[in-house]
Amino acid sequence: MKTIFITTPIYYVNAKPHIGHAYTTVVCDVFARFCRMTGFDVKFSTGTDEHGKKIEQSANNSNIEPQKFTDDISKLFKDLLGYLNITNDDFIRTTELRHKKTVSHFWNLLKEKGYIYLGEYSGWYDMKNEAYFAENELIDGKSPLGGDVQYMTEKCYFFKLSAFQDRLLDFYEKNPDFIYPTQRKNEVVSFIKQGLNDLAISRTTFSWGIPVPDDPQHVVYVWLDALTNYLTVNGYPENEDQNNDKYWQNVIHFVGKEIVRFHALYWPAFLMAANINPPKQIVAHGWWLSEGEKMSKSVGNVQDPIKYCKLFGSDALRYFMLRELPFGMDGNFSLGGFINRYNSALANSYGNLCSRVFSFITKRRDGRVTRPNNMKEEDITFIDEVDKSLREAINLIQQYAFSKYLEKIERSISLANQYVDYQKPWTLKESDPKRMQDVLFILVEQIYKITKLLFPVIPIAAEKVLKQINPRYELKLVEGEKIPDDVIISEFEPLFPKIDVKAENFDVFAKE
Ligand code: ME8
Repeated sequence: MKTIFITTPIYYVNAKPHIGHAYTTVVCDVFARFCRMTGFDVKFSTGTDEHGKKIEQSANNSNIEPQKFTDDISKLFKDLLGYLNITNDDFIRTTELRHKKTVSHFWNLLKEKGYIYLGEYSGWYDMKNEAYFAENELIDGKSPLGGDVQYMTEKCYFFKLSAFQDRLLDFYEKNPDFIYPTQRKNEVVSFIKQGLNDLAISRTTFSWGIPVPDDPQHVVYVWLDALTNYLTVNGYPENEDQNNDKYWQNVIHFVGKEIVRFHALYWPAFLMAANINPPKQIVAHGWWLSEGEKMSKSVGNVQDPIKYCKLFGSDALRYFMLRELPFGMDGNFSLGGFINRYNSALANSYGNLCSRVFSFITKRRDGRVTRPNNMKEEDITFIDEVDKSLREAINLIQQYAFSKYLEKIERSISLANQYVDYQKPWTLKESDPKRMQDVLFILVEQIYKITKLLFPVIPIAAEKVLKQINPRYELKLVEGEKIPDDVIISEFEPLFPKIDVKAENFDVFAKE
């Protein structure tokens, strides 16, 4: 059986989750569901990144013990998974014992192999992003990641990153798809070509972290701690032989574009040092802006995914996020954009197709349609076009083109709506009832195929439709799948009632 291990980044617990976190998690969930449908044995993990100076400070500012502070915020991230209907297999917190054990083991291994030494570090420290930078890397007095910096000197342990410069470049060359999309790869390669310095991997200026084995004045650098989560959830070190592990052979890390360097450079270097194979692929997406600006508490434009789930349902939010943002690019999140997309794609297009076909069958045909004995040329053309769009969609999701995937499915929905308009089954009731039933059966079968592909994105609505058409449906994608020859449709609730912008009261979205 094919296997795949899909991961989200583990999110910092210094503030509550927003739409950006929801996005990566939903992308991974959609991909995981799609992979399961195509026969993969999937492992899917997410979680929270709970150590570091930034979190210690946020806890201090709130006058709460760091452990209690992280417990509370981590719970919000965990709760979000339920709201979003996420099918993760594991939720890791870096404050868990299992993780601390993995990090200590990993540290000792890197040290044994001669890749860790004690030294002194001076540099410009970006606290927000927990990273040091050299003077020449600063941009307008800030770190290249945009955070404020302060000059600091610390005694600390170093990882011999410089030893991996050539191995990394060679690795990217041999694995041209390792960093997706290519633009991100070019950034990493040009960064490495400027020369890699050794990396400071311990801190002494705060204590909220995993103590360095045998030198507890130091805590492990938060990125070494955080990246190792992927090994923890894969059972390391008890499950020691990762190179022969069925999931580790095909690990895909989904990340936002700002953390590609950590995943595509530091992480493979740490792993190479430990003789563990680097992940299969780092897949980076762009950023959501909110009403045109970077989301920030001070601007008051942080978008809360839970509000959207409560008001419109998780399916609607999942659909909007995947369809609106071309994968890899930045995009704008706004209530207006959400409602437009919801009404056009879900209410008027897919929802309307299901409603009109199903209600026509339940009202006029005793809820029953059967497979036609023969089809007209126009039927075959219609079915072929739907199949073509759906085949193209499958190809696109395999390349992480989620928005284009939905665009192709939308095309097949619009073909089906056109077919209804053209065939006018309501006019056939008296004149040609046999033809009317054939047309309706053909439509039901196309809806079934379309819905299967919508399942990863809108699982709740999709399962209602699949069950309605075929009570013994399976969540598997089968080439040329047919529905039973005899289908009975019962009463059917509208899936996505239209949102009336004027009538609805959206005070709930007023700035916090
Ligand atoms: O970086 N648009 O955690 P983090 C899209 N703990 N995605 C966004 C986003 C936005 N506006 N804002 C956040 C960390 N994200 C580390 C990761 S992994 C070993 C450690 C998503 O809480 C996106 O996936 O800052 C981004 O990479 C991640 O949240 C950053 O979350």
